[in-house]
Amino acid sequence: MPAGKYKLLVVDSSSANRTLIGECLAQLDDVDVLLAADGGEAIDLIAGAHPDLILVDMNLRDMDGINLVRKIRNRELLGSDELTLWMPVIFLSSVMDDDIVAQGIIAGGDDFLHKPVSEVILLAKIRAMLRIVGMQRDIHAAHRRLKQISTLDGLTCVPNRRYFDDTLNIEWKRCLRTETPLSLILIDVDFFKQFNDGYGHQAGDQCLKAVASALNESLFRVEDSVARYGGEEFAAILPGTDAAGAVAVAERMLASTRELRIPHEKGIEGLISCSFGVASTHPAPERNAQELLQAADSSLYAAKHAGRNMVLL
Ligand code: GH3
Ligand code: MG
Ligand code: MG
Ligand code: MG
Repeated sequence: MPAGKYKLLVVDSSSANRTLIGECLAQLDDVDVLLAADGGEAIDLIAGAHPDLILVDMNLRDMDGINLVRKIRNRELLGSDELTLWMPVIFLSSVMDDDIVAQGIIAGGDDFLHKPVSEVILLAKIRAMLRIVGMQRDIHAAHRRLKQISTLDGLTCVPNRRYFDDTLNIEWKRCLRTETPLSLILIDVDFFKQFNDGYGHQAGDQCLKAVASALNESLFRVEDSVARYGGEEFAAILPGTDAAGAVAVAERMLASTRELRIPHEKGIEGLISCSFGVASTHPAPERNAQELLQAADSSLYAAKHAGRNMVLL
């Protein structure tokens, strides 16, 4: 949700009223005014422009205001975006009738004003509603930030194990549905305990950061991701990639980690290296993602035993 001006939508079938209300609202300097002449236009504008607040006249030429608000409150209009904010709705009506007021609020309205409406009251009510909209924006920004933090590894800034587990399950299901292959690469830094022992834990941390970046930069597709799986282990998910493609990605990762040229006295040829275990499958109902993970782990184990600094499938 971009910060900035609030978008106010005025829905009124009388062009004189639209102009009048529009001019009144234009006095608010942090507001952009959108105008709709009927319910149909309003629905298009809501779906396209996502206004922050809506003023609805009770008698529109194509539907009554209460019906429009029922449609607005039906989430389909706004898509299933979980970050869809509550849009306050203020009814305007020239009819003074408690039942209509009650119906309007029950249908999803937040306030009800009688026409002719006092400019001072209208502006005050809008200010009050926008206060709530402003708080919602803050809450959603905090929510997005928390969500980001909860899926990122604090040290290396790549996604964390939680992200990996969730994404693996999601991608397994997606690949099952779309009948496309799914590949995994498990990556483990070689002789890392000795690196820590020789160069210190802080140097170890810096090394993990550099390795994480090198791995991440070896991915070229948006749907690919590499996460910190634990300690000095990383895991890449490659949806829609077959075994040969995954081996190619792992080879690229291997080269890029070697090109870091991080000295490691006890390492292979004096440099930091990693071992890569690759596994690939076509997800099927009788198999599951854990089996794929297990297969990648076996490949990694084999790579370790075959001498490290290599990719094995
Ligand atoms: P191998 O080649 O068989 O993988 O040997 P290794 O020494 O890399 O494997 P081992 O599992 O014995 O040691 C992993 C080391 O990684 C031990 C642990 O202290 C270190 N480590 C795990 N997480 C971190 C971290 O966040 N920072 C640092 N500096 N070290 C870490
Ligand atoms: Mg390890
Ligand atoms: Mg290791
Ligand atoms: Mg080990």
